[in-house]
Amino acid sequence: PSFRLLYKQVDVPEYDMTIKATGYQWYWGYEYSDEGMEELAFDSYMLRGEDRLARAAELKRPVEEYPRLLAVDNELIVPVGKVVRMQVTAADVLHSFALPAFGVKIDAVPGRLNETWFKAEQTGIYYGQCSELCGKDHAFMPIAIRVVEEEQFAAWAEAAKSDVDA
Ligand SMILES: [Cu+2]
Repeated sequence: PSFRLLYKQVDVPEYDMTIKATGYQWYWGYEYSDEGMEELAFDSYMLRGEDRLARAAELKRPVEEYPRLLAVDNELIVPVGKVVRMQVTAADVLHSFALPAFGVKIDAVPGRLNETWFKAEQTGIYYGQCSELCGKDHAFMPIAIRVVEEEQFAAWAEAAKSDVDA
């Protein structure tokens, strides 16, 4: 039975959207690949020290959503209930894209485009970390995915497109 599960996990189902994650020393870059969303690309860095609390206050969100070593400046935003195909690669050394809540863990390899997928059943914030030792700040390049309602996602995507800094 475990083999059947492994096969199913690798098999990307019919997907609603595609996002490419690129591992860098030491942050993640995200690109939305679907038609009309091509301009949507940004980098995601860990928030250090006071920046976490400042961000929570700025966005009027609970501090618990900005845990130490996991909170980032630009979260990856995805709609709830949609199959997201994740393409994962790296630009310098090996990294690994791991998101325990979704059962996702896949190597980010320079020169190779790996593929995985997830479908978030509930809104909320989900965290992961780089899981391949990649140098000095390996421990400090977290993954933060915020799952929102579809309308919220559309509004965010529209606003983020015109905001290079998104
Ligand atoms: Cu890394």
